[in-house]
Amino acid sequence: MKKEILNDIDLYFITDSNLTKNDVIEDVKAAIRGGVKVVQYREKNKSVDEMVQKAKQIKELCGEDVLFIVNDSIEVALASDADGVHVGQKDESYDVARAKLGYNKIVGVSASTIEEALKAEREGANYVGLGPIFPTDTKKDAAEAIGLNGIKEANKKIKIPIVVIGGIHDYNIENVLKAGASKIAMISEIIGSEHVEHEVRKYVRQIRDYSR
Ligand code: TZP
Ligand code: MG
Repeated sequence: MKKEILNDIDLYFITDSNLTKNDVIEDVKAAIRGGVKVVQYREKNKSVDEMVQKAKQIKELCGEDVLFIVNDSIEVALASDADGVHVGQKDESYDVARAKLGYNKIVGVSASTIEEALKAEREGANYVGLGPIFPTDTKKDAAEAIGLNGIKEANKKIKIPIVVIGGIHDYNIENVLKAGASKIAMISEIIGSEHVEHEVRKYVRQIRDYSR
């Protein structure tokens, strides 16, 4: 089942139309060439129609081997037949997302504390997005950073896949790996670069090699 790809993800790729130097669709193509197994379409300021149009294109690009997750919008996830949705603490609840998407799809939930992560796991989330690990400018309303100890604690207490996010860059990814993370999302480090494919390939390798 396609959902099982979740266990194999290393770099969790997230689009950003504000930070990109290219174009979201070109970035997705580059990321897939670079070897990612999951793409999250994250869009904060576009209409549902525009998002659905882009989401359908991304879904097509992802094909059978790359998971496609839509951030925030259950509506866009459904309209584009995405593999899942990612909801934050201020978005629709886990229960609403699950009820609308059903059990064949992925529901990921953001958690900025261990308590939120435990709750998401109890409710039935397929994975948690844990962070911010470090301070970040990419998400303006991000909660307080939980640091490397947050990763260690989560690894002890949470059994579902954990994707760590927030302020992760070239200069600190090694510490994140050492703290025990095996699934890592980086937005500005990758999208802010001119060479998305090259950056993606580099981090996919680094994460994979470390986890072996
Ligand atoms: N959720 C928690 S932190 C964050 C999100 C979406 C932003 C991560 O971006 P960056 O550029 O990798 O710090
Ligand atoms: Mg959200």
